[in-house]
Amino acid sequence: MRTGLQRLEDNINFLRSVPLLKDLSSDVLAKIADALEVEFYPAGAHIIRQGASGDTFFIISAGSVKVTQRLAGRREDEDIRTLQRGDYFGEQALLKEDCRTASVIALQPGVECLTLDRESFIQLIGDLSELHEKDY
Ligand code: 6J7
Ligand code: CA
Repeated sequence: MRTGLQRLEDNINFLRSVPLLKDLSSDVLAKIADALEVEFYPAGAHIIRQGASGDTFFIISAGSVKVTQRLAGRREDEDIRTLQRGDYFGEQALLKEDCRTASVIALQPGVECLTLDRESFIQLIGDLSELHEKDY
């Protein structure tokens, strides 16, 4: 049987491998591991809907997702990019206190994300310069 402590260790080891988090101390990584929730999504699920309000930041721990966006005046969503294990999304609505700027959809069954609520995100990783240097 895997214990809660082993799962916590697994999560810390995974977080260490996420490029965004590479400069964080073990202390902060442990706090992130303590604060995060694990969420699963079926194929085709809208993890994020453009225009909705949002309070959650996501790191993909298994599977892949596509990011789509409806540009002003267009009638259809456009595919922007796909993301996979180790990638993250959902920071824009948290940093800018605004609505979701794109949609994010699970591409296969069993997409797994580690999520942080707004408060933990702001407190633990909201200052990372990579997030503030994004130009979208
Ligand atoms: Br990943 C990603 N790429 C883009 C992009 O090119 N434009 C926009 N607007 N968003 C992108 N995203 C992510 C980003 O993390 O999609 C998320 C949708 O919710 C966005 O954060 P959000 O606006 O909270
Ligand atoms: Ca939950």
